[in-house]
Amino acid sequence: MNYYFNAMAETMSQDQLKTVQLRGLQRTIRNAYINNEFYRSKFDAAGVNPNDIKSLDDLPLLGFIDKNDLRDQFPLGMLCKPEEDIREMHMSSGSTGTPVAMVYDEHDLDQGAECMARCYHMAGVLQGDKVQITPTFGLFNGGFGMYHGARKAGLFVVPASSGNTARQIRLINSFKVKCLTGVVSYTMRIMEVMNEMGVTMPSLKVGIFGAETFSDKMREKIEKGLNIEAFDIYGMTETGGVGTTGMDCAAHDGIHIFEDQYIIEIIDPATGKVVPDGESGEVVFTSLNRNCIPIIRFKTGDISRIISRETCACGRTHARIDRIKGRIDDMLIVKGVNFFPKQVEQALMEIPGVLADYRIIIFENHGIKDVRIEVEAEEGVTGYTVEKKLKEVLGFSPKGDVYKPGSLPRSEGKVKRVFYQKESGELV
Ligand code: DLL
Repeated sequence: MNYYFNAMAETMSQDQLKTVQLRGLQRTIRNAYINNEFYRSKFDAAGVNPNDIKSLDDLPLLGFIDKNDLRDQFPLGMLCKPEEDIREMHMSSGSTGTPVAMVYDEHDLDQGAECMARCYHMAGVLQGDKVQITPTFGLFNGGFGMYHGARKAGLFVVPASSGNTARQIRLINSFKVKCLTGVVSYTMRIMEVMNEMGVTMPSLKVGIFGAETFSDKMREKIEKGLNIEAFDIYGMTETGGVGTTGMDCAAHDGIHIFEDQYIIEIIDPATGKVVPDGESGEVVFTSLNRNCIPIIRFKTGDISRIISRETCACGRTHARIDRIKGRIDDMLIVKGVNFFPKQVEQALMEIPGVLADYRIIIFENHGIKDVRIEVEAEEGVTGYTVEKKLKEVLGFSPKGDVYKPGSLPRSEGKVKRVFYQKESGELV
């Protein structure tokens, strides 16, 4: 059974979508040009006037923006509305530099909530169903984003936020929660504590997880461990938060991008040219329906590809992209081999007895970069098993160190998987 929160928007023809997109694009560009100095100077410098955008093919005239632009304009340099209209803000963690702030007026809050409500429906979570929201309620967009969407979808919200894991499990069982939402690595932690407590969570049927890449094998582990169907939800501070861009549906054949709300392009990061459908590249978003801080050709740093623009088995007409492979800056190059942490994860999770927690340590051996994998596993799994399996994926054997369950540090938010070992031994 397919459920739509907004059937008209989610199943309109690709032709209708194009009309909606052009209207949204023209409105967005006019808003940015008239009301914001940053965008006006950028378009003036490129010699583009809003009236020049007559078709979707004119998009490349607009150039790109990236995280650095949003950081340089922190906190409100990209605002296109009067400050008194702002009702809420969220902010990226800023762990890799100045944070990015995103603000919302009533309209923007409603737009984000609508997208998130579509995600709940896509997962079969409907009015009256109970949802436990485990991303933090605070500056991170995850908690409040899922909350606004749940209100719009008419759900019974258990706003647990992250942490106090044993209580999370008791809450789920006391209130018979149907849907668990969260950051992937914290979900693994909930599963681990559930096993330690020797209980199960039989009311859970659905999980909505994201904020980090997770391999198919990791998803399988979660689905088996919690006896649920897991959905992969995508979104980011810059687009307006969790779920704004899309999620995979019950067909689990890629992430539907809400194309009436955002234009997606996949580009070659080196040339900035749009690549043909099916080819991998950097995901670029343009928002079509956001007032305060619209993003116009925002280079996300995420890597994916368009899988299909055909109508999906679920009836949705919006394009589907592959689950996110990683971020461009996550790519590791060791011994001449390029790889992403997600590939290491997939290989590790295929080894029987290997558990969900692992770290990838990059170190120097006589001036040559090398890699060590630290992973938790049940008794019987040896470093050699890990090394042999990874050789199949990487073409060389990294060092494999196997630890007892519970040895590696745990995370309540996004987990850090890759560390660099300094000469002193310190990991950064
Ligand atoms: O992580 C929004 C979110 C919250 C999504 C909760 C899902 C669940 P940011 O902190 O701004 O926002 O980080 C955005 O996280 O550009 C991707 O690199 C990564 N990311 C988000 N969702 C996924 C996903 C939230 N489903 C950045 N798969 C994005 C892979 C994801 N990576």
